[in-house]
Amino acid sequence: GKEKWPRGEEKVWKDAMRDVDTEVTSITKSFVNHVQTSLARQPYNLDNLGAYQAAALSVRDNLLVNWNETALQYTRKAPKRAYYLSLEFLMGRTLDNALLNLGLKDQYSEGVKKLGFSVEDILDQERDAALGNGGLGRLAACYLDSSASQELPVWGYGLRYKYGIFQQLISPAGDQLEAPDPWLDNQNPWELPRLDVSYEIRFYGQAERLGDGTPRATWSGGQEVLAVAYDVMIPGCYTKTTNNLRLWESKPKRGFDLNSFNAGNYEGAVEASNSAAAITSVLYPNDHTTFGKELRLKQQYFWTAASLADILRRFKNIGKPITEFPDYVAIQLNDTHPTLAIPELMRILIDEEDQPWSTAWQIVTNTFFYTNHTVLPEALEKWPVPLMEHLLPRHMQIIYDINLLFLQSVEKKFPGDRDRLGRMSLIEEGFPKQVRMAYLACIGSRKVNGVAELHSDLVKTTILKDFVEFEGISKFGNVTNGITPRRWLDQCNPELSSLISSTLKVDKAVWLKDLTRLEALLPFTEDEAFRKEWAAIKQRNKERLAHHVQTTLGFTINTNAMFDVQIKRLHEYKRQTLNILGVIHRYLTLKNMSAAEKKKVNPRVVFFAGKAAPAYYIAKLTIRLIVNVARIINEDPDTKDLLQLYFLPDYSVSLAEVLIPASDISQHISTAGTEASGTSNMKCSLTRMLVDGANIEIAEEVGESNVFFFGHLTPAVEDLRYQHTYHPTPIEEKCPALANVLNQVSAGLFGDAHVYEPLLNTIRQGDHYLLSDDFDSYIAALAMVDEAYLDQTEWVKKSIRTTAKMGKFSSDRAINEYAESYWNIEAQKIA
Ligand code: F55
Repeated sequence: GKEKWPRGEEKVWKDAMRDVDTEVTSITKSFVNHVQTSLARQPYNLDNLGAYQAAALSVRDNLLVNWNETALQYTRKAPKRAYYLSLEFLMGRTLDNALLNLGLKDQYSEGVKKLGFSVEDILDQERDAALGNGGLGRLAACYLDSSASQELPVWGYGLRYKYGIFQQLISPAGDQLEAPDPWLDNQNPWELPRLDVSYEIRFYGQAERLGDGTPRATWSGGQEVLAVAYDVMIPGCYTKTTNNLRLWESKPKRGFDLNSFNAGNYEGAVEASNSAAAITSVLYPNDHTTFGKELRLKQQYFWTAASLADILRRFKNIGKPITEFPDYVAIQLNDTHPTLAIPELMRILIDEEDQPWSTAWQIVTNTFFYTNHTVLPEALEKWPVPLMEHLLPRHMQIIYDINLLFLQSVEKKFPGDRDRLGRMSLIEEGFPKQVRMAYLACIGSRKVNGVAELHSDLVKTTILKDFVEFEGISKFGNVTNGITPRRWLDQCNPELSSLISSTLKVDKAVWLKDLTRLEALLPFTEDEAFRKEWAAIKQRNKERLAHHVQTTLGFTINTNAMFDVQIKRLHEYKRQTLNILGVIHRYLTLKNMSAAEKKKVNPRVVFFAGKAAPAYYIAKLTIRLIVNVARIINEDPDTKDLLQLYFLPDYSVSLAEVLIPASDISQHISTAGTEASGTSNMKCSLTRMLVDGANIEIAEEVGESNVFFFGHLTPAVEDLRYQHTYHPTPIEEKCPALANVLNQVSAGLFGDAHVYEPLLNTIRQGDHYLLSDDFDSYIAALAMVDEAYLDQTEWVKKSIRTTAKMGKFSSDRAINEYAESYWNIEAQKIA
């Protein structure tokens, strides 16, 4: 039918357009004003996308005032500041978060309603800012939210990728296909282009030592590229503090090469310009592997050099001597990706500021802090020396100099220990030689930390053991990860949030910023009415997810079932394979049950979501297996009422916000000692509980009875792997249940008889991630989950207890630990 225009109340539109003072609020006025001016549109054909843009621009005006005020006061007071250097910021959507942090959500909802729009529809128009792969990138986003909410002077620095993480499609055969993510196509109201803030970044060329008795050198020639700033406002929760995330875009220094242009060589004329723009064109979609690609190294240098130049310029405005740099600046390196900042700051201090080597090294090692996110050996970043020499000749010289002095000091402490020198050298021997970035980050930093207690202990006892022996234990610490309760509770689960506020009789402005207040929920586990409401909210969240799946994928989900989720990047160490093989086991068990036995079974819906790195063959094969198992079991009349399985494509922050509040149980089943921390475990536990291999700290907080543990612990892993290699036992003998499942897949029960052999063989041969060691106890743990779920009263109690004890895992706690124990920065009240 014909729609009525304008939507909503005509008088409200007209009054807002005429700017007359009626009951029309300032919000409606600013919304309508943006429709007419910024968007140059008419109220008569405004669609949801236009309404989203108008709302975003209007909210942005509010943020801008606070953002300018915050920047001004930081400049005036010149407190010590911290900078979070991360190649990834997995921000998700902004509008809802901004409305909630400003405390304006209700007013906006009402305002747009009068104009004929629903706030949900408007929020749903926004595209995710998906400039990250997974946990590491999302952690950076949570830390920005917490820094602003805790009023800490922290800025983020990253890259403005034109294309974020790829869009995941699933082919009819069940294969992952990758499509580009053109997130900027609809305009991005949240970024402020700063064409006036730019730096020239050099690549290639020649480095020549002056040889005048100083360590100085010149670096000239090569390619010069422009870094241009785009600023993103980061509002704190119920505070004026609005920090900044500065993202760099690469541009050619000149539009094109005039000489080639005049000579009629038009293609040649734009070539350099294209190669400059390529640097920030796309996010590398690999997690846990490094490829040694020149463009990736270019990204790393481009970003660290621009960020350091910007930080240095800001420091110089204070007018203090360069030796006081570490008193005003702390720089956190998010993994080894920004490690080039260490030789880059050395280069600036020596070649441009004319500082002696030891002064420069003193400044550097008091400025940087390094966070490690993995101990998997294949994930540790290394760069070929020939590539470094070619792209960054001066930095390679500096790295050799750092290495020489470093190894001399090691030799002094451990005379004659040549093995040790080889192990600790920044340069790994081989063809080609490679620079070990984790070692450079370690020796160039004030402190090094892992991201959970267990992981930090592993860092100290495995990959950086020699460095602990050399530098002393006090340099090595732990900051257990956290998540922001604003997005992961208040925003994605608003009903639970208001139940908590009304039950505790505490405004969410208080408990959202001091999550340990949730402990006061504990006595309410005995309150039946509260438990009922708690369960009812979960049920509505499950229906919200079911509705989402129905409208986007066309599947009808049984909302009376237990919702079981595993949502994270696909990786062998995370063992999605264990989960899918467990699902097959459950299916086979159900097929053999009598009707009477089936009556006692609680229905279960298993959800998977997550992306695989495009070149990760085994991970992609796992997706294909999940999709094809789903196809068979969802159609099987014998079982479909008791077991459903879904792979939800294109996992994102926004999808997580729908999935997590709907989950009854979540699976974190990595081989012991391989998952550094995990953060989806924390997100799921804010509402429910988990099965787990290594989430010891969560269990410590919430109580072991609220978590289902299974399988071998970290110390056993090396012995088990040794057994697999030197004394392999046939899987039929060791774990008949698993052998049966593997054989059924091999035989083609889910189609594609031969296709899955490479995946199944990772278990039959070597079994590096120990599925055959843990399968039986995994199945037993799942049975315990089923058993526990039958007692709904006790189950809901466990759920409440879990939420109540999650205070530790707020990213506010984590960011305060960084601020106090590492950066030495203080909160700034923005008046
Ligand atoms: C991205 C790029 C490269 Cl080159 C390497 C790794 C990654 C990446 O995404 N890593 C990642 O997400 N690591 C995760 O970090 C989380 C935050 O600390 C941890 O919780 C999680 O255990 C870890 O795997």
